[in-house]
Amino acid sequence: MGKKNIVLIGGGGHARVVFSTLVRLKSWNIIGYTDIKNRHIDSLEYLGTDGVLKDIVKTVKSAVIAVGQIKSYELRYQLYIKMKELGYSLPPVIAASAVTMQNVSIGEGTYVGEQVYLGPDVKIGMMDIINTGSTVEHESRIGDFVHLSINTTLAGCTRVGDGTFVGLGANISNGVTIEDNVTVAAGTVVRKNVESRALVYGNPAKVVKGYKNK
Ligand code: JB2
Repeated sequence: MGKKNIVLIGGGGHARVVFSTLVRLKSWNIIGYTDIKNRHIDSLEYLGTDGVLKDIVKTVKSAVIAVGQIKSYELRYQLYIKMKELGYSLPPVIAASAVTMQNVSIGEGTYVGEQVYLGPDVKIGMMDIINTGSTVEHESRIGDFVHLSINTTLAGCTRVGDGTFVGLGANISNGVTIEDNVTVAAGTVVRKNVESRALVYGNPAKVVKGYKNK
C-alpha cells in the first residue's frame, strides 16, 4: 500500500519528536510543517504559516497537531478547531515501539510516543500526548487534551480528566481519579483523588485548590 501524505502543525520540540516517530513508522509521506516562523528542522520542509493549510488540504488530507501542551491546552484546542474546519483528518500517531494490549482505544489526534505501554482495556481520549516511556495500566481512562509527560506511571483503574497535565515522572496510584484541568507537577506521587483545577505537587502530595480558573 502507498504511503499517505501528512502535514505537521508546529515546528518546535514536540514536532521534532513527532516527526521522528512518523519516520520510524515508515507509513507516512511527511510533506512538511507549518509554524509562525521557520524553525529549520533538518530534512523537513517549512511550508509557511497556517494560512497555507487551506490549499494544502486539496492534496494532503491528514495532519498532526505537533504543538505541545504544558501550561495550557488552549493552543492545541484552537488548532484542532481550525484543522477540523479546513477538513483535515487527524489520525492518532502511535509509535512503532509503543505496546498496546488488548482492547485499547485511542482517540483522534492523539500522540502515543516511543516505549509507551498501554495495558488491557485502557481508553485514551482525543488530542492527548502520551509522551515517551509512559505507562498506563489496565482499565484506566484518560480524557481529552491531556498531556502525560515523559515517564509518567499510571497504575490500573486510574482516571484522568480533560485538559489535565501530568508532569515528568509523576506516579498515580491504583484507582485514583484526577479530575479536569488539573496540573500535576513533575515527580509528584498522587495517592488520593484530586479535584478539578487543582495543582498537586511533591511526595507526599500537597494540593493547591483552584490553581486554574477554567
Ligand atoms: O498557531 C500556531 C503556532 N503557535 C505557536 N501555528 C503553528 N503552526 N505553530 C505555532 N507555534 C509554534 O509552535 C511556535 O512558533 C514553536 O515553533 C512551536 C512550539 O515549540 P516549543 O518548542 O516552544 O514547544 P513544543 O510545544 O513543541 O514542545 C514543548 O512541549 C513538549 C511536549 C517542549 O517543551 C517539549 O520539550 C515537550 N516535550
